[in-house]
Amino acid sequence: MESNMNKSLALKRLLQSSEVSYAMEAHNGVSAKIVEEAGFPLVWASGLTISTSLGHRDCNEISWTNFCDQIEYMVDTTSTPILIDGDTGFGNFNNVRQLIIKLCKYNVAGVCIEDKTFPKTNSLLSYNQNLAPIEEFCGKIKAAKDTQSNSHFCVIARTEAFISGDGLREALDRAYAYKDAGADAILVHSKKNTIEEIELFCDHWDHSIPLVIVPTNYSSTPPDQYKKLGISLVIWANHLLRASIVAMRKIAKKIAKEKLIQIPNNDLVSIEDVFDLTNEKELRSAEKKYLAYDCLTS
Ligand code: SPV
Ligand code: MG
Repeated sequence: MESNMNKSLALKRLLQSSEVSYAMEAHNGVSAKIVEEAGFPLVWASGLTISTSLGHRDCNEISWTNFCDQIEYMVDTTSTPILIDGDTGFGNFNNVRQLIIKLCKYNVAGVCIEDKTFPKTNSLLSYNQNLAPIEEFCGKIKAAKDTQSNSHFCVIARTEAFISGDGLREALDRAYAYKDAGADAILVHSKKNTIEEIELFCDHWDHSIPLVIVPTNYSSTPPDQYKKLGISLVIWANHLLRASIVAMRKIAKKIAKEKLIQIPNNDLVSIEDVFDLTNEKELRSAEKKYLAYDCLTS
């Protein structure tokens, strides 16, 4: 329970800090571990990359419990706070409540829910970007805040008003309504190739609660720009999955062609490194402590 409180509190502090924080995507236990190793203060459990890593599309094709199973593996392998991509909450306010109960049990730091209709379509696609009515989404935020069993658990409300083409006025109206409904922060999403929509939003928003962005399509924005705009958290939402696909394709093609393994050391981690990622050494020392002497093998 104590670590649950601390992880949510850590996320709350990141959000409320005057410094910009960065989160990196993970989609399973080992990628979460790698995010932690790299020193990120926060893991983003991405709906897109979790679905893709399971061979599915990012449109609620996998069930919410399949999704939560992946979260459980990430929690088991890391101590870094995890922010969950809760999509639209997997249904109505009641599905949101079930999700929050589960996530609080799993020790995650917070959830981000988005104001589209269920089933959702990934925001970077050009079709089916339909917004839910504001009142309905406010009900989901309230339901989430009323359900959380950890007082510091963060509920981030994500508006897709730019993604749906509804523009600045709609984005602002929604952000203020979500703040009033109890959201701890606002994620404003844009799929433009420049930061222009976010800049516009920041110029008109009163910054009364923290702002989060996902700059997948405007990722070359200089970092000092984020600070100038008053952004609290930047999420690199899909980069470990994309990097791993490059690496896997390259190695698979090479081995399929050459029929023997002649791969430079820096293109494959050692088997020792694989064992280290799951802390094999800990098991060995636990065996020495707990296994009967004659069960131990050298
Ligand atoms: C995700 O990582 O699943 C996100 C960000 O929600 S985006 O893919 O841009 O919708
Ligand atoms: Mg998503």
